[in-house]
Amino acid sequence: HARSSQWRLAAAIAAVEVEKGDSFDRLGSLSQVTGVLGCQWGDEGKGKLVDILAEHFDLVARCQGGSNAGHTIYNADGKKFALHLVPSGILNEKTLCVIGNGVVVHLPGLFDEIDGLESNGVSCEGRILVSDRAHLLFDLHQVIDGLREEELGHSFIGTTKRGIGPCYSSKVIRNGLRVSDLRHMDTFGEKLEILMRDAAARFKGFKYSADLLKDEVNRYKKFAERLEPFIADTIHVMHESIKKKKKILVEGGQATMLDIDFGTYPFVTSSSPSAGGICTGLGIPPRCLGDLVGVVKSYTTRVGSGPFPTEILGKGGDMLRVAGMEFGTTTGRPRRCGWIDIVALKYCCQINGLSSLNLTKLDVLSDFSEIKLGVTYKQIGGKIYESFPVDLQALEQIQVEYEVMPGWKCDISSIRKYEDLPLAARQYVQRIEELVGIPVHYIGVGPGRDALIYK
Ligand code: 2SA
Ligand code: GDP
Ligand code: MG
Repeated sequence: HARSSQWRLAAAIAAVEVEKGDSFDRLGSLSQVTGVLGCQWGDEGKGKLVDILAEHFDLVARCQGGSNAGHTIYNADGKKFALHLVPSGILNEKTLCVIGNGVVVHLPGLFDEIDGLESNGVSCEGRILVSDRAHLLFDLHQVIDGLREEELGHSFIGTTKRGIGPCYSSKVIRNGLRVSDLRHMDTFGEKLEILMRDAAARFKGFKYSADLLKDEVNRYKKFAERLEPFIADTIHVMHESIKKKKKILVEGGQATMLDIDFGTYPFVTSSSPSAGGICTGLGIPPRCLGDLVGVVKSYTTRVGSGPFPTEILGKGGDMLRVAGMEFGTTTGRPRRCGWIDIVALKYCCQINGLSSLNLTKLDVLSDFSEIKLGVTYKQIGGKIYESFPVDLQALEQIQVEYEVMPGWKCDISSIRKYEDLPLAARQYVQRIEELVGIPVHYIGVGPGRDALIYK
């Protein structure tokens, strides 16, 4: 009896070690500079993976976007945090969080976020660096975002109205203000006046006044003081970290299908959420990039207007929205839902050169008796598209061909080992791997930190 219980104990220890080993291989062995990128239209669950990976990295950095992003994560006690500008590494107390030069920063929003974290026991002091080259996103950019959407009428983009497009426009047209301008408050007002007058000249809904300018400059004087300890030459920080063999995890916001170049333009965001954004938004040379993990929902969602070939209208879509709790993390808007889109996914994989995938929210498909995969796009007349088509007219007329697989119809949310997943669930994962040609290393079966299977 004593011997058999010893064996049982040994077997239990071995099982724990195997589990540890699996997760260490999948987490600890990632390259020095690793990126986590969205591979659909956003909200794939990037924040959760970054939060889990953070303990294996020294730095977690954002390279693009702004507070349009909404990354929902849960700490070890199951407490929920919705992050927008602060990188999802913040819950891991040893991680240094970097907001890179490619990010557009709304300071009132950033301070609110920091205050919210601090009041929930997450210390931010000395743990967040903001690039001196990052552009400042002013309230006026948010006002313009709303005015532009109004002007577009029924062809509105469906932006988050967080001022992202207008701020990147200021950057590109070269009248934007950067974090480093906060160190020169003597000329800050002149620069802001140019920006404000430009906005007023273009938009009747935005009125310039000397009082408005004065108030804003005074407000930013206070912000400048508060931000000073956070400001850093993050390019230098990145390069020193690389030299010292520190590990850097880059957290993508939005996703490749919302990329200003590669996405469904004009229904896109105004930054580069694909791999190239890591180099331009952090000053990391391409040859330093290593693993790039693509995050893919087991189905597809999109918030805002624009093409969505595998969208399910009606009951099926509602079922996914309810089961997956598909509402915007930033705006609370209901997300449009549909089947996984292999054509779009292959396109994302090509653009980003992904090394592995994190398939998320597999648990959400558990109630479906049939699961579909959109595998081919056909034109009217039957010709198959070789890649994701460029124009909106083509996308509107597309006929999607689906493969249908059986569902598993049971709760998988407490499963932690790949082998324990029902056969139909494993077949679904394997079919995605076959179709896309990239291995799935992580499978999400719930929102919590622990709800991850290593394959
Ligand atoms: P913007 O605000 O100019 O970047 O909007 C342009 C398009 O980009 C989409 N976009 C997003 N899509 C999904 N998730 C995002 N973050 C939030 C979230 C969204 C929310 O995590 O849920 O709360 O509504 C995000 N940010 C931008 C946007 O919907 C437009 O289609
Ligand atoms: P992100 O923008 O890519 O970080 O994703 P969001 O946080 O906006 O949206 C993803 C949502 O799905 C969040 O509410 C997460 O808590 C949740 N989530 C992430 N992974 C899983 C999963 O595997 N299963 C379930 N049920 N929820 C998940
Ligand atoms: Mg999100």
